[in-house]
Amino acid sequence: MEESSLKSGFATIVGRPNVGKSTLMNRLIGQKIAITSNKPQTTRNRIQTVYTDPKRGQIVFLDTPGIHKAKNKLGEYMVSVAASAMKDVDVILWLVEPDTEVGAGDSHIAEQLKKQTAPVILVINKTDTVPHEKILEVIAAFKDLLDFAEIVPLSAKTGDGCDVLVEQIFHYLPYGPMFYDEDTVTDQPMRQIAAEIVREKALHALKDEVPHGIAVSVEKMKERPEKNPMYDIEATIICERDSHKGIIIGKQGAMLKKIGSNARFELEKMLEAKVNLKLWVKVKKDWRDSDFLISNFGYRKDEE
Ligand SMILES: Nc1nc2c(ncn2[C@@H]2O[C@H](COP(=O)(O)OP(=O)(O)OP(=O)(O)O)[C@@H](O)[C@H]2O)c(=O)[nH]1
Ligand SMILES: [Mg+2]
Repeated sequence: MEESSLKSGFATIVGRPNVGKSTLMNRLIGQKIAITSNKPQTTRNRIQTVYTDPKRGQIVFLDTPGIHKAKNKLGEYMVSVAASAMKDVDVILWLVEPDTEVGAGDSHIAEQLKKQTAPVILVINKTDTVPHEKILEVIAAFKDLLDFAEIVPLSAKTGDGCDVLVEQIFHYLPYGPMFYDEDTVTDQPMRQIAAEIVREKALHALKDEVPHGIAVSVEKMKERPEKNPMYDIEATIICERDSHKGIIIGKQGAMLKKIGSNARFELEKMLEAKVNLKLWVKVKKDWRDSDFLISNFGYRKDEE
């Protein structure tokens, strides 16, 4: 294929928390890079991944934290990450759930999108959860909020409609060579992905307010110089209260063991090696309102 017929550009995925942004990005690139959960505010940083089609070109996806009413400094940081990821991109994908009424959260996002210069594709996700006829009602509810470039219903879970979205995204990308090597998948360092996997397993295992106050830092990640690949990983789960620490550790350490073995299973798959995972739990009171601790746990403005 002629170099000059390739298209390459940036596509940012935005939307309320929990609408399936990270699930969609993972689905589109065909690999799990961003963690996902049924708890809102799972994603905290901008996560960049690359979709390469040697014939068509390259889409650089930016997954962002859900846009919500921030209740602490971490929340403010997350919302600002989403806002800045909408600037200077080629196309914005606004993901919504298949609701027939537009809520306050989505109206607020529509206002922000009006200020952007990039074309906006409305993506109605989770179509697998509603009868087919309902999709038309959802489209009717959203279609006049903005001058959408396209409206694409799909299911990130089943993959239904995802090809159409890729097609539409390429339509709005400029002609130009690929930005990254064909085998580049993400800008996330391995250590960061490892920390996120531990956080995901904690999100899945814990209930109520505990998961929201968790951060994970990986202190050590080292490959042993042995014939069979093996990693030693040490990580700390940071929580906000002593009572949370008790819950995370669980009766006779059962909860921490569960988080650890689920994380180890996935780390071993990712690294294609045995993993010796050691987990600790530490309390940092109200860390989500401390600029110092927020940036210390990897949520930094300079990473935007
Ligand atoms: N049924 C169904 N569930 C979905 C679909 N896409 C995502 N989900 C589920 O929705 C929940 C939220 O998914 P995420 O991908 O973590 O959502 P997000 O928008 O990235 O959320 P934040 O990072 O918190 O903003 C998870 O339980 C997913 O499994 C879909 O197409 N159909
Ligand atoms: Mg997410």
